[in-house]
Amino acid sequence: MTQPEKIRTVDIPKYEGREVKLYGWVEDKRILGNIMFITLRDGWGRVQLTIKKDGNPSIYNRALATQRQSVISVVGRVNRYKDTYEVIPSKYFLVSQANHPLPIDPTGRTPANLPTLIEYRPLSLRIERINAIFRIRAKVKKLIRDYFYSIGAVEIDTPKIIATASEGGAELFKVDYFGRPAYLAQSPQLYKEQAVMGLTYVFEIAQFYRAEKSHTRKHLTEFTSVDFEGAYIDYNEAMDILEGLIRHVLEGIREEKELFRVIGREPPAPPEKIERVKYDTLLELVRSRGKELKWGEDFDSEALNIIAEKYRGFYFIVDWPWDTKPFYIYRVGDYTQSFDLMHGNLELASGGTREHRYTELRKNIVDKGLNIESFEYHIRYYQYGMPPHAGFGLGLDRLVQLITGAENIREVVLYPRDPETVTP
Ligand code: AMO
Repeated sequence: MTQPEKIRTVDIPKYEGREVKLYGWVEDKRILGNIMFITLRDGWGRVQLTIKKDGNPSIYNRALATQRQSVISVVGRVNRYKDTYEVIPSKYFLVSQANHPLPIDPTGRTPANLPTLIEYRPLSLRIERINAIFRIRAKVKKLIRDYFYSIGAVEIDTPKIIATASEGGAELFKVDYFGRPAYLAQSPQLYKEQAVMGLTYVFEIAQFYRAEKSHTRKHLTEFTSVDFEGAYIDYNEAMDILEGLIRHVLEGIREEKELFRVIGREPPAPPEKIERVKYDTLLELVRSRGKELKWGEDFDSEALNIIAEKYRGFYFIVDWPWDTKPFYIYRVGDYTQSFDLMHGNLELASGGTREHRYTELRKNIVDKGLNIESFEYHIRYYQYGMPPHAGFGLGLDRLVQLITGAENIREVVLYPRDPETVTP
């Protein structure tokens, strides 16, 4: 006798009238008279198992004894039932038991708080809404990859253990590297710039580390950055590329109608053209609302909230003062060729034209008060034909937060790390 085929719940319609084998977890059990209905989920979908007490008492009794969330396997026939399908099991196996009480309710009916959902992440992934969020995140990543490949960018992998700060700031996690100090990378900045010498357009999607004691809904100590760097382009062309990327992601993600139905919202509409607003213009706006801010200071959250009253969707803040930007940005007098991509008051990305001229780059490092010796290793390459280049870093977690409408960045990260939380 041939074995029934092992299938996924989503493929059930193709198997009407046939015997199949299914694996999954028992989400729910209901008894109506002499019939038990089990909702079986396998992560791809769900199906109803219909078990009659008189039809198969042994299966009925074993199903009765099975606790919700246990993993089972059944062999049974696929029946059309009105406009849906059911499976009538002829074999029933308890594969892995779920002991009760459960620490959280995976049906989502009894809500748990965020720290508990994160502590029991494997189980909370069975909550439909949470399951949908991580599928959306994965799709966003795929769309990003597809876009970069379509423009000829090469995917690179840069080291995460480094000897000096790439961004020049503090916020570094120190590690003991066989008795010598080393650090966790804050960004792939210097490596991605070096890579354009020969690979022209490069990108990376990877985790980076910031020892920032920020307790907000949008900061983590380990976050995922989407980095792009391209030779022979300036910051305007880098913004064009970032704009194209945002459009591609927001257009592509709309296909996931079922996932958005589950989370109960629509993704943001793809922007036509993202407005580019100068730092100086926004500084004036902020001051006109009575907030004091010196030229050359970064916009704090109060200032960003004022700006977001006028700019609700996507916009770029361009031409930042030199004092607000790192040493590698292209300087033009007191200004820079730089940008931040915003959505309302949320910063999603930052980037700019880079300084590719050896002498100017040395000057910038000194001007920022950085130790030139620790950058010699990097800047020496700029003597051997470094092309002009530009790029950006986009926070993946923040982008997914925006797309899913999650209140807190921790909801869209599998095992979030913040100043209080680091788990095995
Ligand atoms: P920046 O430091 O602005 O720029 O980082 C780029 C983007 O990464 C995200 N991000 C974070 N997300 C969550 N938690 C954090 N602690 C965190 N820090 C940053 C934000 C931010 O806009 N090398 C430059 C980029 C470049 O010029 O190419 C850089 O790292 O969304």
